[in-house]
Amino acid sequence: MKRIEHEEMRRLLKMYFIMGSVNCRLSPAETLSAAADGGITLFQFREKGAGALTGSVLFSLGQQLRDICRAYHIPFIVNDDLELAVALDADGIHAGQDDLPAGLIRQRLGEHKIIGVSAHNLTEARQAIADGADYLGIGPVYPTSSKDDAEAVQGTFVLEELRRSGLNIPLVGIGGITLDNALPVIRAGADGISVISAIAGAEDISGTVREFRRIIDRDSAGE
Ligand code: TZP
Ligand code: MG
Repeated sequence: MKRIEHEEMRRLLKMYFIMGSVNCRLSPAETLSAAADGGITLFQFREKGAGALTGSVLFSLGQQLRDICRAYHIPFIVNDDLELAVALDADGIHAGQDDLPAGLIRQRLGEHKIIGVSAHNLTEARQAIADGADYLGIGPVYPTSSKDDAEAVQGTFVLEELRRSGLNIPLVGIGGITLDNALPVIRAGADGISVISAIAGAEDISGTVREFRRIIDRDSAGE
C-alpha cells in the first residue's frame, strides 16, 4: 500500500479530535462515541498528564477506542508511543519534536500508515516534510491548559508563514481552539482544526462537533 494522498489527508484533518482519559468528563468511550456521532474526521489517542493510564489498562482503553473508531470508519492515531501504535495496529502516529523522528517511524510502520509531526516554525516544518510526515500539527495557536509543556502561543502567524513559504503539506491548527475562534485558523491556511477540551469537556459533545463542522465546511465551500 502507498502513502496517503494530500487531498485525502486534508479531508481527514478537518475535525481532528484528540483525547485521553484525563481530558474526559464522561467515560472516554462515551466521549469518543458522541464525538463520532457529531462528525469528527480523525481521532488521536493521547494518554498524557497527571493520572494518565499505563500498562495493560492503557492498552485496553486503546483497544476500546480503536474499535469505536473502526466502527465509525474514523482513522485511529496514537500519540508518541510507537510500541503502543504497533500493538494496537493503529492507523498512524503523531510525534512531537522530542519524540522519534518521522523517518525512523516511517521505517518501522511502513508507507501506508499516517505520520503526523508537531512543528513550531518553518525549519521544523521543512525537516518533518523531508523526513516523510503526512501532515503537520501547528500551534499552540491560542492559550491552552491541556498541555503542560506547551510552547509559546503563536496565533495564526506560523500557519500563514508556512503557506506564504509555499508549503502545501496538509496542516492542522492546535491549541485553545473553540467554536468562537476556529474560523481564523482555517482562513490562515490550516486544512482543519485539532481540539481537546472544547469537545471532551463540552456539555453537548455531538452538538459541539456538529457546530465545528458547520464552521469549517461552510468556509471550505467558500461561503
Ligand atoms: N499541542 C499543542 S496545544 C495542545 C497540544 C496537544 C493541547 C490542545 O488542547 P486544547 O484543549 O484543545 O487547547
Ligand atoms: Mg510527544
